Amino acid sequence: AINAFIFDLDGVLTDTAEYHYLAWSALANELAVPFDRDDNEQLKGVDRMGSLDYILKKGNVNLTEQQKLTLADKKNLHYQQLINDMSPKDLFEGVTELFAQLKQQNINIGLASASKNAQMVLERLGIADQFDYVADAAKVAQGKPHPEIFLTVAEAFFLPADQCVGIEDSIAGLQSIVSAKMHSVGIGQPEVLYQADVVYADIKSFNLQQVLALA
Ligand code: G16
Ligand code: MG
Repeated sequence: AINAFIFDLDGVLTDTAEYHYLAWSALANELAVPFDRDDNEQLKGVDRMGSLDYILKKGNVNLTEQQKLTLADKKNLHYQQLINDMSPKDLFEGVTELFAQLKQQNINIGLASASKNAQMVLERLGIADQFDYVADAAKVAQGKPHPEIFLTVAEAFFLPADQCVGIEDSIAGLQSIVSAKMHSVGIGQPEVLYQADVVYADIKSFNLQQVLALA
């Protein structure tokens, strides 16, 4: 049986994936590095420095560690401006109902987000107290696609991986779930998220019975 649902944040529960995209494309533009939505798919779920390295490599730009930190801070400030006005109305449709169903069935709710801004976003959305356990960038050494972040949540629940489902919108995040040997739900396009056991366009299309039947 499935006893835990472990959610990604950006792009699964709210549209911050779009804000990350806007902030990275502004930075890439300043560096005169071409950056489109296909590049962005590669960056979803990837941590801040890893994302910057991808852009610098694409543009053949060589910088010192100090210069890189300055650019990463700049992107983060832009991102924080974009999330500053978020409120509970920015929670994707269907999340409240899905969480209520999970609680009713005594299924643990966990968060696995690569973002250092995760706690702030959860608070802005008004859902910080809905989680039984939150793993964010501060709690893990290895980012997605490494399985550590999802496994950290399963361990906190004292559950084996096959009793957990991971829910992700990113290629790197799904790889993380698959490597953790958990069941997987993709949120987005099936062609992009082909590694997932099942894919829905968005959280409001979630079919809980279908997902519970995975184990
Ligand atoms: C998110 C995003 C990534 C972002 C990363 C780090 O992860 O998907 O695009 O680069 O976090 O974010 P920050 O710069 O805020 O630390 P997730 O795992 O919530 O999708
Ligand atoms: Mg995501």
